[in-house]
Amino acid sequence: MTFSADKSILYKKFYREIYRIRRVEEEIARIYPTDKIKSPVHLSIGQEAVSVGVCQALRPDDIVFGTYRGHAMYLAKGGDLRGMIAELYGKSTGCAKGIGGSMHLIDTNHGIMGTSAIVGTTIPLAVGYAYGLKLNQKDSIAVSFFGDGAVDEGAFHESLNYAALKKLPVLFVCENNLYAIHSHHLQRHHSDNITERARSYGMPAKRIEDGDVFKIYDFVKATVEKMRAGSCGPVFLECVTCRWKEHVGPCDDFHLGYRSEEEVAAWKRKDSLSSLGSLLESDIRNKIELAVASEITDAFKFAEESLFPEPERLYHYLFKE
Ligand SMILES: Cc1ncc(C[n+]2csc(CCOP(=O)(O)OP(=O)(O)O)c2C)c(N)n1
Ligand SMILES: [Mg+2]
Repeated sequence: MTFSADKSILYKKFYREIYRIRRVEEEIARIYPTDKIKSPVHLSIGQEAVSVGVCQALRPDDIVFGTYRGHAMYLAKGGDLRGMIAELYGKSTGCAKGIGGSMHLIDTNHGIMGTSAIVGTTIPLAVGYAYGLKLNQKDSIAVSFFGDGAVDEGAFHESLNYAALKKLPVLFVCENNLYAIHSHHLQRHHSDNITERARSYGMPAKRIEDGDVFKIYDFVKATVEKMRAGSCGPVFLECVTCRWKEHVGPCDDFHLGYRSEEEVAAWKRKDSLSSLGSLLESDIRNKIELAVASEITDAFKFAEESLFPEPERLYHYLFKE
C-alpha cells in the first residue's frame, strides 16, 4: 500500500470505514446459522476497499447503484445500518420494508438507489439516472457498481455505448473478483481485457490490480472532479479484488476446488484493513473499534425487536398505489 503525507488524515477515516463493513459482515456470518436472517447473503469481506475508496471520493448527492453483493457499497455510501440489518431479518423497519432482503438494499436519503439480484440490471438504471442529471444540468454523478460477471450481459454493452454516445456523468466500477459464482473469468472471456473493451466504446478506462484503497480513492477523486466540470463523459474503473468467503453464505468454499486456498491467502496478506491498522496508534484503533461494536450491537437489537411486516402487505408495492 502506498501512502503520502497528505493522506495521513485519511488513515483513520478509511480504517473506520473498512473495519465497520468487515465487522458488520463478520457479525452477519456469525448470526446466519441461527436462521434469524431471512435472506441469502453475498458477503463483501475482502472487497471492502473498492467501495470505501470509491465512496469516500463522492459527495452525498452522488448516486450509487449496485449488486446483490452490496453490503459494502451500501455502508460505504452512508446507508443506515439499522435499516440494513432489519432488512436482512425481514422486518418491517428494514430499508426495503423487510420484503427485499440482503440483495435489495436501498437508502435514497444517502444516495443509494438500490441493489439488485439480477446480474447487470442496475447498470442501465445508473446510465438513465446520469442522463437525467445531464438533462437537468446537475453537477452530481451516478456510479454503477457491478461484478466481472456483468460484463457477460448485453445490458452492460448497451449501457456503456449509450453513456459514451451521450457523454453522461456516470462512473462504471467493475469489482473484478475473478469469478462469477465458480467460473474464472478466463473461462468466460477470451482475454483479460475488460478495460480495453470499455475503451472501445469511447471512454477512459483504468485498472487497479492490488486493491489499494488510496489508489482507488485518488483515481475516483480526480475523475469525479473532471466529470462535475463537464469536461469528460463516462469513465470506467476496473478494480481487481478478492471475495474471501463462498459465493453466497457465511463459509469458506475451498472444498469445491474451483480456486486454491493460496490464491485467497495472497490477498489476505495484503489486506487494506491490516495495512491501515498498523499505521494507527492502538488507542485510536481501540476507540474506533469500540464505537463500531456498540453501533453493531444496537443495529442487531433493533432488528431483533422490530416486527415482521403484516401478512396483508405481501401484495403491496407490486403496482403503483
Ligand atoms: C441475469 C442473471 N443471470 C444469472 C444469474 C445467476 N447469478 C447469480 S450471481 C452470478 C455471478 C455473477 O458474478 P459477478 O458479476 O462477477 O459478481 P460476484 O458474485 O463475483 O460479486 C450469476 C451468474 C443472475 N442472478 N442474473
Ligand atoms: Mg465476480
